[in-house]
Amino acid sequence: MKNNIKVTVVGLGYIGLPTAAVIASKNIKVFGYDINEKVVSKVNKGEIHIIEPGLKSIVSNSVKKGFLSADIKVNKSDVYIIAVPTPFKLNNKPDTSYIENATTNIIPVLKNGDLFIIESTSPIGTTEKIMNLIFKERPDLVGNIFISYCPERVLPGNILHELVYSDRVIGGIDEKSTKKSITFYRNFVKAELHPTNARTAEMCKLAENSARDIQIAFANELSIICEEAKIDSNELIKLANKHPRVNILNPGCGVGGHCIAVDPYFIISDFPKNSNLIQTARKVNNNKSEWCLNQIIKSKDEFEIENNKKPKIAVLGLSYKANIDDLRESPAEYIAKKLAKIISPSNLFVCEPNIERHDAFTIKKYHEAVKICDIIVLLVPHNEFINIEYIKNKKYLDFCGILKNKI
Ligand code: SAJ
Repeated sequence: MKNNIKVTVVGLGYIGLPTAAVIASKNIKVFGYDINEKVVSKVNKGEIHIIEPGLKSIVSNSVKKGFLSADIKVNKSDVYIIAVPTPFKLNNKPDTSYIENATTNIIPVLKNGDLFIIESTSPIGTTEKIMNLIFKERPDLVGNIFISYCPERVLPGNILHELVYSDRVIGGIDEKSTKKSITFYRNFVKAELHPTNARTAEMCKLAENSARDIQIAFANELSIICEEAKIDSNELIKLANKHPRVNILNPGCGVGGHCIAVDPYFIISDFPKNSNLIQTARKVNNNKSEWCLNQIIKSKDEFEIENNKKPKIAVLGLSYKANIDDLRESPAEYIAKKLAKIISPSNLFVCEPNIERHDAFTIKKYHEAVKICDIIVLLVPHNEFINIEYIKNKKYLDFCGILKNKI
């Protein structure tokens, strides 16, 4: 496909904005389309509203060179990429209304030969549903446009690299849609593009993240058993992973983020009878956060009995994983908020090196907190915490394995 194509990316969030910027950096005209006027005006000034290494420069360069612009309405294009959220409703059913609304806004400007791609994580069958929505409104397009599901698999914190160098699954509603999509992605993806059908591509995204959730659940369950068995779980996992075909992941304080903690529910809500392992893994990972909280409270009570005074507690880490500032579905934030309900503010020191402010806590400096506090709780393995000073008479609760071999 020649580079004089025009691309519209719908949804300028964690996935949409980096995707729009990377495509625009290939000197392809990209229209960002978002319902949030603040986001649109920020992007048009070459600024960004999300933290992602390298994103600011690639956005401002593309805007400056005129290849990237944003709008609150749809611009006629040749390729449309849907990268909007698919949140969960209270009834625990995935909400695809953002995808449907975006599609409805695009239908009037669709023309023969256009390529329509859904990237948003979706329940199985969403692409077919959207295809029917398009063809119901525009029967003239039947057989004349290309529709695919092409999930992203970028790791927040490394998005710009993985967008280009991670293999992608390309799932067309028919073979020509798959082929057309592969040709398009070849404009900026240097890794392998794997052809399949839309349903398989939808399930592939959910399976990848559900598999990871199950692997993490095993590590979390093992860490709780090790606590009872008085075995260092980090040492155990390190040794078990010496086996050539064993790869046990790292225990944490629970599973957060907008993907691993959420995507399994897409499968569970559609296949409740046959997803016992996936459901159990979700329960184990959610329970790990409660278990960590109970361990902290137990240490607090023991300190009070032994010292006849309330301990000062340092909580290190609020983000959902190491070295980012994203608090979405963060188990660490969940634990800190629960602690704040039972510990007076003067005795709770919440430290998160990647954010300045928080609406529920005064963010404290971790190197001061570890000196002042009696109990040091490590929830997120940020690089800043790797070399914190280990002081003998303090109680360390390391839920993320960062003090390996130090205690
Ligand atoms: N976690 C552990 N132990 C581990 C690994 C992770 O407790 O050994 C926790 C993290 O602390 C975090 C959560 O799990 O709370 C998720 O972490 P993650 O490393 O899986 O990162 P995400 O959710 O940002 O990215 C995942 C990735 N999916 C897979 O690795 C299969 C990424 O490739 C996906 O693109 C992304 O979800 C997504 O957007 O779907």
